[in-house]
Amino acid sequence: MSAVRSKARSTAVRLAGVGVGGALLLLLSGCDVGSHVDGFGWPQNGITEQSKRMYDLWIGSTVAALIVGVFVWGLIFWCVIRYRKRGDKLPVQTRFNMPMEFLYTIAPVLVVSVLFYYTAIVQTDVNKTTANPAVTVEVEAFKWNWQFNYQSGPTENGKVGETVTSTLGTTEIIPILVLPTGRTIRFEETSRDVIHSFWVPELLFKRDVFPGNVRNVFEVTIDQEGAYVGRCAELCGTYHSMMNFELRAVSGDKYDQFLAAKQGGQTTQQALETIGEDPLASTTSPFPTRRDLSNFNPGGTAAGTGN
Ligand SMILES: [Cu+2]
Repeated sequence: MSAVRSKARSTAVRLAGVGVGGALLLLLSGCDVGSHVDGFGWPQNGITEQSKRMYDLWIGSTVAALIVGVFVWGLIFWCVIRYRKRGDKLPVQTRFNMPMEFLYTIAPVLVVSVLFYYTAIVQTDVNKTTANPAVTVEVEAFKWNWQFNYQSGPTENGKVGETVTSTLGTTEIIPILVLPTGRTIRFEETSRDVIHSFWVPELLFKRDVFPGNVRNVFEVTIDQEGAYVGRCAELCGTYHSMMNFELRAVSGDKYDQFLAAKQGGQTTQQALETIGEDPLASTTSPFPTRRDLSNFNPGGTAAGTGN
């Protein structure tokens, strides 16, 4: 009897091994299983290297969960059929079976450890910042618009760089954040008033924008040109829902020309035309509001002027 049991056990262990091995193989082979099943619910429209890594983690975790799930369902149905009631005789009881108890304890710990390991790796990777990013842009949020300050990059002693040129939204014009593809972009976030949140859905990533000395800093590398809507994702007041912007990802050359044009004195709209881009946002449009200079920005900051 014990020979039968140990054979069953070794089969189970072998099956589990095949499951875990299969999941790892899928992860390593880079085979995009997710594309056939709508990413198991994960958004398919990421435009950064970082978003692709998060996508891979999600697919790997889901596939691993499915393999474990199928294995457990298999065991359940096998038990139901194999040990269904056939008479008054009880099947062999396996209480206090040490190897089984051991397996029950170790298997979940192993599963959680593997998931934790990959999550920690991807999270560290996505949050990683570099010493010398190619582009540094300060995201300045305020009620209810955005200013983007292109900076010369942090200096050697870690201090924030100088602002080279800025883009500012107005009540009528959606601010456009022009950024290059294929370069490391560092975002440094700050708010003039309350907590906002910088969110471009296609980055699959959002970070709160805090007032004061707390600066959220993160880096991405965009690998797809295009226009993408950006929003404030933290309820910040009356016109929160209208606090939109547009991320315009262009080639590195166009980006350099854009910056040069801005520094040459052109407005953001003129500079966009110079590089052959649509001067106005195409993914979102200003909302008609009752706001005017007096209630829009009583602090008297440059909100109403825009450039
Ligand atoms: Cu806001």
